[in-house]
Amino acid sequence: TQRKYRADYQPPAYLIDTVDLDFEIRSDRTQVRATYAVRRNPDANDTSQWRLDGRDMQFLSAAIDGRALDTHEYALSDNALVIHNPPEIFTFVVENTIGPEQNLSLEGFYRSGDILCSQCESNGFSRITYFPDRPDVMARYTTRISADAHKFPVLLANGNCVDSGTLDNGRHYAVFEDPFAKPCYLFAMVVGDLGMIRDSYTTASGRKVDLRLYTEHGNEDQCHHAMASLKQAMAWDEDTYGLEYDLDSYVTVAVGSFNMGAMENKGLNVFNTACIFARADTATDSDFALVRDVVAHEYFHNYTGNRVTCRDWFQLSLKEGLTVYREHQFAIDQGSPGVTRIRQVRTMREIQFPEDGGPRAHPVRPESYVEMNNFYTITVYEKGGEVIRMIAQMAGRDAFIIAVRHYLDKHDGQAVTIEDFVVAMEESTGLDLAQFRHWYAQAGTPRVRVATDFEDGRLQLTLSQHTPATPDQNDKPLFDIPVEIALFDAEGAPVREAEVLRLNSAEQSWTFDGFDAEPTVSALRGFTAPVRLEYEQSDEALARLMAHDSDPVCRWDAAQALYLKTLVADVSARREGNAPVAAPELLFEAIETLLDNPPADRELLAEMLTLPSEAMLGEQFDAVDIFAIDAARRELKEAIATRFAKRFQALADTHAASSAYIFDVAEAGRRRVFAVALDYLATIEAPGLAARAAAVYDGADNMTDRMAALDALRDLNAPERQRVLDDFAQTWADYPLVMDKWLRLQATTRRDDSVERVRELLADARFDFTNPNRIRALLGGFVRGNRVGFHRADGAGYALIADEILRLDSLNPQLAAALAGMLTNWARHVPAQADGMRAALARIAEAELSDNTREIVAAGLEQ
Ligand code: B3K
Ligand code: ZN
Repeated sequence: TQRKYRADYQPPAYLIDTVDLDFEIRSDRTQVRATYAVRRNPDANDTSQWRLDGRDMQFLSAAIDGRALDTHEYALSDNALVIHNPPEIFTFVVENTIGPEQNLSLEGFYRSGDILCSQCESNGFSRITYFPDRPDVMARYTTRISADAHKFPVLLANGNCVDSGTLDNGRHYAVFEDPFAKPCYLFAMVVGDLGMIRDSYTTASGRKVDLRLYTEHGNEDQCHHAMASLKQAMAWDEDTYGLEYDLDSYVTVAVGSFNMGAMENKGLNVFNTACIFARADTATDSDFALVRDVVAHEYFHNYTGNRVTCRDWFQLSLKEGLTVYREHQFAIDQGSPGVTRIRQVRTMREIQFPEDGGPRAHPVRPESYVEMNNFYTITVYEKGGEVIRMIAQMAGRDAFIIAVRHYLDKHDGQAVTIEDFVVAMEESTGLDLAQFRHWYAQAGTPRVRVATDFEDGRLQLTLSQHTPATPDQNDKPLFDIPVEIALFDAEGAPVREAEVLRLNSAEQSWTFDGFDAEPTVSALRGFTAPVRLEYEQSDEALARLMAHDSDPVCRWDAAQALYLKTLVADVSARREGNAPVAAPELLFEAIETLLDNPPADRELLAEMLTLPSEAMLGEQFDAVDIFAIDAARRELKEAIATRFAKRFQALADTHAASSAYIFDVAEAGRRRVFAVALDYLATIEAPGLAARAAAVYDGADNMTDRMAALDALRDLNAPERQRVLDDFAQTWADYPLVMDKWLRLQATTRRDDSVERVRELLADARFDFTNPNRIRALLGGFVRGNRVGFHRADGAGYALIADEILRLDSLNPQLAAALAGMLTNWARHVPAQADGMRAALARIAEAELSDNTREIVAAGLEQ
């Protein structure tokens, strides 16, 4: 397939006002008859041809105004139906068949277990029928579905059900009308034998909305948290943005085979069960939070994405960045604000920064792509969300909300661009965002250097910026960067209110006056910009911030910086063949201070006691050596565990479960601290630890504590380990999502035989190669969560992943491409690891590949 460029955008030649779809679902094929009211687009440049996309389907016939077209009036190819010289206004009817039962790509209309469901974003609709598969063609849809009433008792499509009834031969039908014009990527239909839970929500203006959540029978009791989350999200969007739901029903269907988390189809969301199911005994606190946030995210799309959508896919962040930001704010309002933000920051640093510094770096608004599905990236989503956050911060929260309302009113029912959004922001807030626009156009993580000079009671603070080159973008312009700072004295008392400095030239200085002694600078508070901060602060200053900073993000960050300093020195020493570097006494003192005066927020305590991840540590080096990093991190962990063994025992005792499970900030914090304490104790195999963990496993009433016990046992040789793993597999054999935890645990063990164990599990009946959740747990878990195994010196880890990518590619190209992406950062590793990763990529490149995987592999090899 050809590369598409943002600059090549052309308006559609023809517009479609209404779409009438008729699906006759039969056991062999599904018959599709589509009727469109079409008219020439006055803004089009060339209307001599009308292109309808269509792939993997059987064309039957096409007619204009009731007259069947002759073969010379159209051209049919593998991926399109082109009509020559259409009239100005006409009714178009096209008939085709599709085979959902055989469709394993999880795109278009496909089968998940016994359910048939659709996934159209970004270009799945053209696997359902012939249609201009682009988001700027918006129409009102009517959908009629008929199917076997016994096999598929539930029939669903977007909008209101306006007719239904029985037919001959045990069949039945239903007709749905969606009153809102929408792009085809938001079309959805689902048929199946489904269980359901039901609730209702009355909007502020009194509309009673029927809420239904469908899933396979027997899983209904795992859906209540999702339903409660939906209601929370509906109320939040009313309270915060004044946005009310606009239809009489909101339907969600959870299916087991889904390529991503969920899909915001108008009025009919389709979800991965992993983002719906949550019951105390089957889901952890992080699962509960994930479900809450994804349910909210999809709901928020109803305005930011559905009512106002994207003109073309280069604008994806228009809806995703804004919706991620809204989701983040929602999450902050529900949970611990500090720790919720800390997790957002960690995602940026550990996943987005590496993407932005690697061969696949691209701007939040990409310039070109081969396969759009490869661009649902952490950059478009999370960095896009951070860009919105900066605008909100500059405008002030209230002004920002007013500006979003202005944008939604101005463009309601339209397909627009990121530029339209930025203009709306400027119009409403009065901000000048000219320079700020670089955030959308330029890839790469800016580095912001902080330098200070203290003299005669005056602090001079100098900020400078520099952004390294990224593929195809060598000379970086200067960014407009908000940097929040605050100043503290030696006792940790604030001596200057927090304030936002705006760095918009290469270097700028600010002076602060009237201090007796040099104040300590707390910089980039709350992570006000997605930049890498380069600031060499003394251990003492960091320890002070770690103990006193009023911003939880900076407090945590100071702890991370202290750990990182120690770890980086140690890794470097090991790399140079020198003796390991021990942690400075000051680090232990800082931890002791933390343990003596823990923050009230237990989750914050847990985060502050957690060492920077291997990914974070890798980010500190030009050439990553997995083994040196692993050794340094493990030894620091052992040193801390040894020094504070008694304290961790005590923490585990005081934070053990004492009441029935409830998902709230206090209890989740309690469980986090318990897990961290157990983990430290496991690191040194503290006496009695294995027995204690096994007892927790046996006695817990919830999955969070049970997983804490399993994690603690994961790498041990104790007999308890196998006993609980076997028990787990037996207890949860009928819960595939829970079994994913079992798969992931074994994939992430640092025991020597993890590669062999993963190969065994690939062949295990409890594993299913056609299900993305299983693959993400076992293979994703292995690559991301088991760096030592993946990078094993004999190359067995790379070989394993290359084999599986090749096997998966013809089945599920989207997922295969995502896995291949994990090999592309090879150039950041030391030669031994880089060569192995590159060789694995090269081997994949020799095969015949999908466009998806080809695009990723090519980028990986080109650097
Ligand atoms: N919009 C969907 C993602 C679609 C991915 C297509 N490959 C979910 C979301 O972002 O809310
Ligand atoms: Zn989204």
